[in-house]
Amino acid sequence: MAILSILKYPDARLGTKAKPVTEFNDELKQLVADMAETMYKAPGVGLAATQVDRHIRLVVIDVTEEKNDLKVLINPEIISSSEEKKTWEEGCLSLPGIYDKVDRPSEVVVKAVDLEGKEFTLACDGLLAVCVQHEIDHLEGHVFIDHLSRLKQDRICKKIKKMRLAEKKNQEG
Ligand code: K1U
Ligand code: ZN
Repeated sequence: MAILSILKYPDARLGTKAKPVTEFNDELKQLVADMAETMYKAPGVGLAATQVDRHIRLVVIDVTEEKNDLKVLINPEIISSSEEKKTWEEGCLSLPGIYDKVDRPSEVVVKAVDLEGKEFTLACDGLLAVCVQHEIDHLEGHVFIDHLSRLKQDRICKKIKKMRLAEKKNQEG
């Protein structure tokens, strides 16, 4: 297994729309294992293939504290969403240090296939519902700050530029 490098916003590759998975082979199994290891190590509760520069419709999620319920969603599609919305403070491994509140449907049902290509549905609420929607956004080439006002996005971009500059200065010593 391997720890993969995670693309950081504003990397243009995060804006790529992912293509459906068509081959269910050992290479796909290896990518899932590497993505899971990368997510657990980060640490995070989800990771989309887009974030590791693989533009296929694959996400891994584990919202348990024990880190013992890995969900692998291939070609995921939200087939129903609740009218009711919930506000959640989101973070993103591609935007380290940035957190903000996003409104999303509080419950969703997602259809996906597993590593064998077998279809399943998953009813999601709480953090799982937030995470599924956040990860599917990545597959569409979106990040969570796209849901925020232009003013908030501008402030976040300025903050990221400052953080990167400080990192660069630190590295230079
Ligand atoms: O897609 C990602 O970048 C992963 C992201 C998923 C997510 C978290 C919270 C709300 C929506 C989506 C993360 O995992 S960020 C890290 C994080 O929130 C976390 C890390 C460890 C334990 C619990 C949460
Ligand atoms: Zn993210």
